[in-house]
Amino acid sequence: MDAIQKEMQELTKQLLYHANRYYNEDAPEISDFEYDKMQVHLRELEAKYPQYALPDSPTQRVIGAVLTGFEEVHHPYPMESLQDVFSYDEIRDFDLRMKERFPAVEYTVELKIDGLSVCLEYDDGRFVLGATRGDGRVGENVTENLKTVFDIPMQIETDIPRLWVRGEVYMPVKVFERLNAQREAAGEQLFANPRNAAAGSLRQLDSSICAQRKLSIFCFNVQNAREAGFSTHSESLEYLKRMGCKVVEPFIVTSSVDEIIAFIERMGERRDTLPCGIDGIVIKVNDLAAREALGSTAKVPRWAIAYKFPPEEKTARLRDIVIQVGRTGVLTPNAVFDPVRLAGTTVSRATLHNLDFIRQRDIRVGDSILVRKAGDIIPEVLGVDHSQRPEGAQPFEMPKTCPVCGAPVVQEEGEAAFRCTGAECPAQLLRSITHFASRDAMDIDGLGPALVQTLVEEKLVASPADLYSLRAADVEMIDRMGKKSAQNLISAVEKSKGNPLSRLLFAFGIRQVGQKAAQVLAGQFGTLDALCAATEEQLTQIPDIGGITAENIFTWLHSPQGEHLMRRLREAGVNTTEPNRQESEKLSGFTFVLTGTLSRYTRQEMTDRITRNGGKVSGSVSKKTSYVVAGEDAGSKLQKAESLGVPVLTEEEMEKLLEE
Ligand code: 3BA
Repeated sequence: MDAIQKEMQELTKQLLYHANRYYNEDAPEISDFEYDKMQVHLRELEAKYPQYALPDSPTQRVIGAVLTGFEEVHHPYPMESLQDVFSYDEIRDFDLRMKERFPAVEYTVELKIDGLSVCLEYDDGRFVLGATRGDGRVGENVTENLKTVFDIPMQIETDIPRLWVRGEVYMPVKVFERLNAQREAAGEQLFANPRNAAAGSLRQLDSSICAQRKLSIFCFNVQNAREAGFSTHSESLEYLKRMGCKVVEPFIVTSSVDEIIAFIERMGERRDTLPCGIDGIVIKVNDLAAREALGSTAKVPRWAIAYKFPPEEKTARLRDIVIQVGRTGVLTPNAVFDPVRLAGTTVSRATLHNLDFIRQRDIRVGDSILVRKAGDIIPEVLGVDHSQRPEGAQPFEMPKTCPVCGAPVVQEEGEAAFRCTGAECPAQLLRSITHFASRDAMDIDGLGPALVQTLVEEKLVASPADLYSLRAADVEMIDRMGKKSAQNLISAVEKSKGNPLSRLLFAFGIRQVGQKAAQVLAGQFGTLDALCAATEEQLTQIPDIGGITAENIFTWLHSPQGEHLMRRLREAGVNTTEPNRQESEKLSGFTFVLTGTLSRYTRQEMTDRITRNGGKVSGSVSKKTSYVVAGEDAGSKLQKAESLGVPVLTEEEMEKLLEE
């Protein structure tokens, strides 16, 4: 596969991932700006190399699924999208295109509100329907929620029988900050930005929740403007204003690109003082007849473009570097700086990624740093100004122990990340317990991430070891857990006590100890005690265990956190031996059949011993059977062995064979 094709595949994958984060989870990780740029890039590649375009490319479809719960609304006028541009040159190109057709063309230039598009229907002046954009053709009926938006008049004095108005619903910055502060206090997930908060609010099935969110709107288009009797766009905006609708303001009407650019510069400076985030400027042909003549492409009108602001940047004084421990145990340094307003929200923290990032830029507490919030999502540190460094500023050091649980911190070779090794670190609890219970680890049936989360939230477990002291009565108290499923969980936990050591070792979640390594270790040592007694040297000698892995294992086994967990698991009666470990190959090629009651071993134990020495155990006697091992009250199998001439061993004879 060539590099271009690979790049296109990767871009498509990334875009799909981020589209899902944005549209379905209301939790974007990158800014719209970055997303748009990636999408523009992919579009260019697809135009150049159509043979590599993927059928599921996000450029090929309109994303924005209709959620269940709201009625569908088929838009009588399609809710089109906008062509984005990122430079003044592209504005000039647009101007040339327009002037070629309409030399005297006039534009309206409006703010581009960073919210979400909705459509409002007024019948004889009465607000009767409000819908989200959805995929542009079909949206969701959110009338009840829009009725809670104070800025939307429920009744207007108009003689236009039907009016379809488009607007941008947004959450004012003040409201957003209050909402997130409340959510933080309640331990709820924060909204990434005002737009996501607005989207989340508008999707509430219970309109009283939406009402509390205090959304606002700016209207920017009359969808049926010509039928309604208008001849220019600005006329329709003025009309809406007279009717008591809020419209995007200020807007200007001009024919000059220079004036457009001057307006952009002016608004760019005022971004901070506006009640809502704006992510750009929309330039539209003002004359409605000209609009109609220009028409639309498949997705966007030819008569409008959106200029997107580059991400805002600010300088701020770095006050502190604090460590955050993620769910995977990675320690991330975060910059804490004097609050600055960026892209509609106030920020005072940004990730510094890792130690390398800090060292490469020589960032120290007290430095002046340049921060950016690309469009709206995660603030980032772009650079540092060393010229204002206070005297005595010290280089940053990673802590040696986890700030959350106190366990040793390790850095893996070839990795920038430092990790907490804590077996019961609260920061990693959900992940470590889920891993502990997972199918390839302790295989506790029914104990998935959701239930683990509930158990942790209900304070029933704070360590994998706590699973073994769960009582059915406690589990039954959990919402939606019936008596039956509670009992099933307890049984599954109980059953897991019998797992071989290899599973337990894998379940510990020691870095770089996967299933294979766990099996190798369990096979070599046989018991957890033997493994704990091994020196780091001995661990390194084991095939398939590298030096770093050996160090990780040794550190983990001898950390207070690891020791504590192992002690508690032992006390709970969890098996710490490997019954199936390979002892020898001396029975290889032999097939055994067990019959009757053995006195010294259970059937399972005898089977294990035979297989551990390379032999096979079969359920029925045939000519291929090498030996039948007969205990008390052996029945038909013994008879069959005798009739086929298969040698029969007593338990003691079998024992001898194994010990030879
Ligand atoms: N004007 C958004 N579309 C807008 C009527 C057209 C239009 C918008 C506008 C199609 C705003 C479409 C959805 C979208 C990419 C956004 C505005 C605003 N006019 N003032 C010309 O303030 N947000 N949005 N597609 N970005």
